[in-house]
Amino acid sequence: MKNYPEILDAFALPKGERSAVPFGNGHINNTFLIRIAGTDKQYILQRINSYVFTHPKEVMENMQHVTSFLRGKIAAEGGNPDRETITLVPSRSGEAYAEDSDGQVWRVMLFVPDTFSPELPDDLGVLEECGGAFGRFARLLNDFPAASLHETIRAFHDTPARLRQLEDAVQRDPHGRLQDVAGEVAFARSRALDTCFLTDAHAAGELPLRVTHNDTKVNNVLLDKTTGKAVCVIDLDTVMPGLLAYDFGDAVRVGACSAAEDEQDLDKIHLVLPKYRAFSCGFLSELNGMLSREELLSLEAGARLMTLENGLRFLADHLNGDIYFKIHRPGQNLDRARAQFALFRDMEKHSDEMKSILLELYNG
Ligand code: ADP
Ligand code: GN1
Ligand code: MG
Repeated sequence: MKNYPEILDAFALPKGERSAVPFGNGHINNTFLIRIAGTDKQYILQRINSYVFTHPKEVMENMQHVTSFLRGKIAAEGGNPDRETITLVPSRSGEAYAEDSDGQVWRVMLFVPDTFSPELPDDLGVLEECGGAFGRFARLLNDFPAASLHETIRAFHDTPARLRQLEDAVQRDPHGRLQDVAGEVAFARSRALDTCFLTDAHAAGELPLRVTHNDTKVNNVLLDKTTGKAVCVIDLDTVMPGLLAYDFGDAVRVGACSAAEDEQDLDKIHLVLPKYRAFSCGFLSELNGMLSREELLSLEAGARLMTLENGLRFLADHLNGDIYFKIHRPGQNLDRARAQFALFRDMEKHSDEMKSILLELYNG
């Protein structure tokens, strides 16, 4: 019996016996590491989550467009495009993806060898490298034609809309879980005004729309196992027009937290300011001269809002029966929501310090 998904036959891969093992800790796609006997080549095979991405072919068009643009930029800076961005392996018919008999869309990428993706880094050097990787990503895409991108998930970082989605889940309460989360719902409602900060500032013309990654968990950066230097930004499904504050904020939410995203002991959860500083230092070092004072300071709001927003999303998914984020144990999305709200509360206390660090580190 074959030990790999049939779909691999659809891709232009070297001959040889194949093996596939589940890989990584992503919450969304199904990821496998592929080995081919007799070669040292390794690949990543992914099935795009069709519940989350309702137009997977548009996701692939974006990915093809963005990675070919990045390849040009990386080569122009003297880098190695096969290592510093995602390289798609085409299907036998020359497409960027292949479809299985159930209509599910799959893709194959070169595995970037000798790297690791950090989950909860303690090393400040790792945080600075992750900041540098996402800052560089924003800089390299500064002149990318944003209008050519599909919006792969509508209103992805529209935090007020995320609160409305939570309200919808509360109204429907399809699994009868509302009774256990009254405190969390009340907390979410108490921060309704905060959710509007970035959307209002953008509507008022204070913050430019850029091409952003929008899913900047630090495990979406690959670092070199030997040198510890950032190599590649991965997980490009949500690259779309957005605010820089989204990318900075979502990375800080995970990278500068004292505990895991689903930590159950809320006393263990706080913002680690040295981690925040290290990430900011790497991020801003790539963006010298590019940011207005408003955009620079919006990064602090991004950290708070992305944390709040993920709390709203996890709580809504808990109420909806865990249909969006993969869970590994019952109640995990509720734990994730509680942890995000605890981190958000701590960020509220440190808001002024977070802004001061940005002002101190930025070379305008
Ligand atoms: P998800 O959307 O589910 O988070 P990712 O694209 O982030 O999926 O992939 C999951 C994990 O697989 C990553 O965190 C990383 O560890 C690993 N990975 C993905 N692509 C590559 C690659 N090209 N080379 C090496 N590792 C990869
Ligand atoms: C998902 O794909 P992954 O695991 O990197 C999610 C992010 C959330 C994150 C929370 C497309 O990211 O938006 O912030 O989980 N991605 C999508 O851990 O919804
Ligand atoms: Mg990921």
